[in-house]
Amino acid sequence: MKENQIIKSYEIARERYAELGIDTDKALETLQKVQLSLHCWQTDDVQGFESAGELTGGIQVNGNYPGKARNIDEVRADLVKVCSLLGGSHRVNLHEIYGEFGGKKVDRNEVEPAHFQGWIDWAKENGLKLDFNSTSFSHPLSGSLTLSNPDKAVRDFWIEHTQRCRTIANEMGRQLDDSCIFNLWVHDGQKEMTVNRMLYRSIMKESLDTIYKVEHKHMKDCLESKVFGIGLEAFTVGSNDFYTAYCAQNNKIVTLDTGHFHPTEVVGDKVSSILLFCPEIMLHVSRPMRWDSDHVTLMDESTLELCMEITRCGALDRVHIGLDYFDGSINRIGAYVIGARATQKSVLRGLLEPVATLSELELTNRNFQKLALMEEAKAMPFGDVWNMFCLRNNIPAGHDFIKEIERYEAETTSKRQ
Ligand code: RNT
Ligand code: ZN
Repeated sequence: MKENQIIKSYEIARERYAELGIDTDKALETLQKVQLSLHCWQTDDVQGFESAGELTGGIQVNGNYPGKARNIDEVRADLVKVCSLLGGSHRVNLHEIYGEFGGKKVDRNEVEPAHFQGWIDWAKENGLKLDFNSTSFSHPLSGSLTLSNPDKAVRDFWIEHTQRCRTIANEMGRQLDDSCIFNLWVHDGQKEMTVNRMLYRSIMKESLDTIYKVEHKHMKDCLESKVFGIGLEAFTVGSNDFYTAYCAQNNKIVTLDTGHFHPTEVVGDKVSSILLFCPEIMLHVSRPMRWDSDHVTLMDESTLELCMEITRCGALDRVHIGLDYFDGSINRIGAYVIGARATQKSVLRGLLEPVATLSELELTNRNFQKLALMEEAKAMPFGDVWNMFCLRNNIPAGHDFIKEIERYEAETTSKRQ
């Protein structure tokens, strides 16, 4: 896009938004500070570097598009490419299986901060922060129950793993001088009708209590619920009720993965409820299609509703925005950038909403006026403000990033066999 066109269109957009009482420059400044937590696992279909084993734990990546990252250097190069097409400064969200194990077998109950020192150094060099996840899946002891397993030996193995991961997260946060968000998601569940629900959940609660006994200064804990996994359809130990109650009681952060709810549930509606009882929210923004399919995030109605709810609540400082989808059927870097930019655009839409006016209309029962204004807001020149965000960040505006991805594919990813 031409720079003078972007500038001219922005001038008009700024005036139009000002008529609604919105300061577009302020919105852009705020967006600049919103960090996304980029899920490293989109680069290589959740494979990691621990083993070449299959992906288990009820999650599935579909597609075989050429060019997935085959080693840590390629994952890093891809992430740097993604960041070069995004405005603002961001975070990388790592899983334990992405450690630098130097070709040695390091089991999950042996992992140490040293295995992530390379990542920490790399993050520092690239002006990135890190978030972290323990990995319950793709391991011989994954089975269908990990932290909730009645077998003490199996359970203790996973407790040890999770404790070590929290120590690693703390080290990341300490060295990068920014709290590392440590997410706990385990696939624990049952394929068939389950009679021992109370047993598994009470074991799970005990395991969590044990894990969280140690306090760390440079990391924050969040817990992610789910409805079901593939092959684990009948029962999920870590359901939404389980973790919401646990987080409220233990002052932990709730992770909302937008793919982990019943199809007609509105995830945006959960923000205000949770924030009244829990300190913060972590998001895994995804796009479930008929199931937790992890399609590439778009600026669709549910992403908009979620982001606009955050801005309406004035809660950008209490909500951490991470992405979580894995599409192996299209250019993986392209998939990343589409989803990341869609999320930023959705936040911007929230920042450009005339919330004060809408709120006043609602409180004074002028409901026709409220609805009309909300409807008209959709036709405001939001894209011109978005393009100015790109210009100010010196990144491609509009669809110009497509050719950047094509170039990276021609020069780099297409050469990976
Ligand atoms: C799975 C959860 C979880 C994973 C990652 C890989 O359904 O969404 O967050 O996607 O941990
Ligand atoms: Zn998730």
